[in-house]
Amino acid sequence: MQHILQAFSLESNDSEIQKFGSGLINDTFLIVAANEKYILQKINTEVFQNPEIIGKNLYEADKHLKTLYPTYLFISQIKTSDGENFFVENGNYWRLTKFIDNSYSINTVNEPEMAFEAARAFGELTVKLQGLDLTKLKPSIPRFHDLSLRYEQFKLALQNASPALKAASKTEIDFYESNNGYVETFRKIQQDETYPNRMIHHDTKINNVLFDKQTQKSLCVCDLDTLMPGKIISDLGDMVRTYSSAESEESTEFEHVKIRLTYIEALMNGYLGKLKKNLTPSEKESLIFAGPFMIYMQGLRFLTDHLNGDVYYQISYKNQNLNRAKNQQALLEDYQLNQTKIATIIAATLS
Ligand code: A2G
Repeated sequence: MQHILQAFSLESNDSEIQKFGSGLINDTFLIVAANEKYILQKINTEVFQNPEIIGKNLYEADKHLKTLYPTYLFISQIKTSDGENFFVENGNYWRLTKFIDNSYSINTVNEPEMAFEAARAFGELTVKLQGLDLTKLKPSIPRFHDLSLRYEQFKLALQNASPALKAASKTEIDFYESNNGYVETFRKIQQDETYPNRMIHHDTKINNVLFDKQTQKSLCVCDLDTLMPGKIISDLGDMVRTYSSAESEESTEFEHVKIRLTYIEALMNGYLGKLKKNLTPSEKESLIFAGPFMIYMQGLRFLTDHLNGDVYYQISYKNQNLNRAKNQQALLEDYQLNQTKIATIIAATLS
């Protein structure tokens, strides 16, 4: 890998390289060179078919933030010695960023305060990126959070799956089909001209936030490949999905997969505390839909991948994607039971 580091003008004789993090999409390495730490990533080009779009979106976001908020911590791309965002070799795209000193990340949210902190960080990013000309940007994954597309992909997977596979996941297939009213609600939002696009992270899980080792406050957000125009229900919904659940999406203890209202309250306070002044009436109205939108879509994506033979999400055992779909089903069912209480929390946060 030394020649890759050299392409970024990094001193190579004393560098150390090790695998880093728990991401499922890109390959990530921690580099120590000349007493500085860096993160080197090989972009997954099956998922990100046009990495140049990521480079351009991050460049525009960085430029906007540096101009308006020079002290805001945003993880910039380090250019190659040729002035490019990536070092490209044999179709592989390599990207380098600084490692943020004194930071740490967590994989599960065990204190409401962490949910508040993380949600605050994502809200702040979107607020600060307001005013950026979105027409300059393109989606790094087209129709990434388009629930209509995800539902079509599910239907196609159903058509192509073997009868045995379908029979073994009948309960889950029935659940996701009978809850497809969410697709219609999404379509209405998509067609609503008063509902704006904003710069949205699109992957707000907890390990995409870096916390300060001393203060335990959020320092910045990372994993910015899907930072692109979208709807706030994506970011808020993924926080509801992953911070409020008492179990991770990998858990098979489905009876413990429950919504924790104190975490919902904390994350709403963190996110809406930053954004509520900027929201349109249509966005405010959609806040209750954010959680189910993302839980339903994620469950559908897991089930689709199971029916397709596990081609997208990495698995370590058979039926893992089916279990993930069951986990999301349990969470969605519990959200539905708690919907009135959650609506009360949202109303209180907005007031
Ligand atoms: O797994 C990945 O990070 C996905 N990212 C994200 O959308 C979500 O499905 C997550 C579930 O753990 C991409 O598909 C790029």
